[in-house]
Amino acid sequence: MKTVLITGATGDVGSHLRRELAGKYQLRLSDRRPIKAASKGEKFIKADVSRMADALKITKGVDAIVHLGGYSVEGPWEAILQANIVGCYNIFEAARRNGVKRIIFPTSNHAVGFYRRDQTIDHRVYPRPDSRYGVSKVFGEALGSLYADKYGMEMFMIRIGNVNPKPIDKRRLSIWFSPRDLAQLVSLGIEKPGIKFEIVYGVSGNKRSWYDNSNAYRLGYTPQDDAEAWAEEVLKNEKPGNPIAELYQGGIFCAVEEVQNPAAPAKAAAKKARRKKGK
Ligand code: 15L
Repeated sequence: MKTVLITGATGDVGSHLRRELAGKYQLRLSDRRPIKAASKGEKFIKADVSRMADALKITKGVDAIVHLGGYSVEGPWEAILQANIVGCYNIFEAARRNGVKRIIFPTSNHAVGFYRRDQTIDHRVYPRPDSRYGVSKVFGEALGSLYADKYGMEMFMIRIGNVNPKPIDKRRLSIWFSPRDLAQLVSLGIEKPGIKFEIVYGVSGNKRSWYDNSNAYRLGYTPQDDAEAWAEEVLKNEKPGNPIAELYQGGIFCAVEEVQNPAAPAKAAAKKARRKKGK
């Protein structure tokens, strides 16, 4: 049985993957946070991937790595830099030094989030990140390409949509990725012989997909699920959203500074005060 390292194992996607892959691989789990309880067939090592010593320790002696660890949404630059850029470099480089060839890198739909929703894109489009988080995923894809070309490593990049037991809104009807389809595509990334560098979309077989996922199908992916089964229920509860978010595939990540700019409330209060004083 292969030993597979999953970094970021306590996160959302990591938790689904642990459950779905149980019994199929020996799972070595790592995270900065402790896990509640390791099951049979799992071994947990606490690690911070932004430290090279930790990355070297957790990657030693595994057959493949699923590198989920890092910041999983938009965030401050310093946090993204350490967790996703330094962390990703450390894991890829530690894998190289430890002779681990195969890496499955869950990149994100946010690496291409500034494509419009009326466009269908495939794995060959130029990246159009919608956030610092998206940029960090493009960095991971580029680093994977370098390590494949220069060091002969085997890189399987999955641009994940949204992993959830069911699609939660209109946007997710196009990018939903069911846990069992996630497990199938990750297993394919671990098992498929002859991978050099591939980019695929991590989505179920959704009728409303924005992706031409023919590269995944060519490699043998046969999704079991389609978000359409929930479309009626989801659309019934859908409220009109931010117009920028509605236009682009990345949704609110494309407009997030507008919504989450921490200085915005203070600036608005100062403007109001100036108006009151008649300035
Ligand atoms: C992602 O890449 C995030 O990790 C996840 O938290 C969701 O926001 C997802 O994209 C999404 O776009 O729904």
